[in-house]
Amino acid sequence: MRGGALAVVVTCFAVLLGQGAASAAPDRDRLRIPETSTNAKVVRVPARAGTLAIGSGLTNTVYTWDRGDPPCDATGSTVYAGHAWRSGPGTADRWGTLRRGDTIRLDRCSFTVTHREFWSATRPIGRLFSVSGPGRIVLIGCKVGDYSKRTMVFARLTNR
Ligand SMILES: [Ca+2]
Repeated sequence: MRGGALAVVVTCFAVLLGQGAASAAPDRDRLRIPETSTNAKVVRVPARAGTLAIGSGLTNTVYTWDRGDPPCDATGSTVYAGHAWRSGPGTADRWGTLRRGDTIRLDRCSFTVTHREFWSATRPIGRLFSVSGPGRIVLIGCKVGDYSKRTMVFARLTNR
């Protein structure tokens, strides 16, 4: 189900999805990261032509697939995308500073960062949308100052 890229207003984002995940689950959480002062509402968005239809909210907003794996159960991988913004306060501006051991919280569960990487914006990420494997979340943000890269933060479920 991979398709063409979706043009999104401000960003580097054209997030291609892999095969479909399981059942949709409501997600009314906020996503909070104390180390980066992130406090973002979670917005569930559809995929169009295999691409996550990320909105244009630059600040205090993260986007997740409305058919993606639910984040607080024991298994599966849930992806949250946020904008970084070169000339202003983007949600993901400071995600690149996250380190192993930092905490990411949703309302119902929390996660511990295992690693942070910078990926080429053209590297496929469909495999991150998984309904199996250990419970984890992946944050994806544009890399500030270099939109050819994405900031990738991987965190494992540590508290349900
Ligand atoms: Ca899950």
